[in-house]
Amino acid sequence: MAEPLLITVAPTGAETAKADCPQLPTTPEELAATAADCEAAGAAMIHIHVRDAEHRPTLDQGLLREWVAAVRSSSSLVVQLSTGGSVHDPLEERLKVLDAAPDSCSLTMGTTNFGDDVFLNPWPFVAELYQLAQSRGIAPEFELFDLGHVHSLGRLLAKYGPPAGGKVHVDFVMGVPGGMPGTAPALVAGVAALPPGVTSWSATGIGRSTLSVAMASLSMGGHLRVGMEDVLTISRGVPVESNAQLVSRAVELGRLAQRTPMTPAECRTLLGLD
Ligand code: KMH
Ligand code: ZN
Repeated sequence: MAEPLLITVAPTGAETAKADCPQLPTTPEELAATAADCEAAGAAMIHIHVRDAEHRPTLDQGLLREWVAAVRSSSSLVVQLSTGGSVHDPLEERLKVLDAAPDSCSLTMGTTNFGDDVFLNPWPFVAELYQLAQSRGIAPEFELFDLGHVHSLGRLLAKYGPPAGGKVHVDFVMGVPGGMPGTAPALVAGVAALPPGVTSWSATGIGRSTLSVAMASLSMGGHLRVGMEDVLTISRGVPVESNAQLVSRAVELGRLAQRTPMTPAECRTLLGLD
C-alpha cells in the first residue's frame, strides 16, 4: 500500500498584506477557523507565521503563544512555528520562537536571496537553533531553498546528530526568486542529494510552480506543503478562496496518486513526536 500523504498547510506567511488579500488568515480567530477547516479537508500539520493587530508580521512572544493555543483549541493539527519569520526579523528573536513550545519548527539550512531581499540564516544561527530544538524535543522541519542547503543539512547532522525524536523531515521550498527553481529536474537533484538519515521529505512550489512541484513530489513518493503562504491563485488569474481549497486540491492530487491523507497522529509518528 502507498504511504499516507502528509499535507502541511502554510496558511499565512509573512509576505502578503491583508489589504491585498482579505481572505488571508491574520488573526487568532481566523487561524483557528482555518486550522479546523484544513484538518477537515485533510491537512495534518500547520506551519504558522503570526500577525499583530495591524496584520503585520510579528514574533511577539505573547502573540506566538496565543496563535499556538488558537490552533490547539480548534484542531489536532501538528503545530509548526516558523523560525524564518520575515526577512526583517532579528536572529535573536527568531531563536526565541521556540519558547512558545510548538511541536515542530522550521529551520532553514542557509542564507538565500529572497526576491529583492536576503533571508539570513548564517551557519552559527542554524547550529544554535538546531541544538535548541534538540534540547527542547521540538521536531525541526529543515527548509531547503537550494541545493547547497541540502549539502549543509548533511554537515549539520554529521556534527550534531539527529533530532531528539530520531526522525529527519525536510521540505523543499522551490521557486523562490533567488533559490532553486520549482521544476521536476531540480527536485530530482535535491532528493538525490539528501544525506543519509533523512526519513521523510515534502515539497512546495511557490507561485506558478505550485502544481508542477506537487505533481513531481507525488511522482517520487514525497509529501506536500500547500497554502496561501506559497500561492495566492488557484489557476491563472483566479484568486485562492481559502487555505482549505488548496488542501482539498492536494488531497485530490494525492487520490490520483493513490495516496490517502495522513492523520495528525500519523504525522506525529513521522516526526518522532510520539
Ligand atoms: N518568510 C520567509 C522570509 C520559514 O517560515 O521558516 C521565510 C520563511 C521560511 O517563510
Ligand atoms: Zn514560512
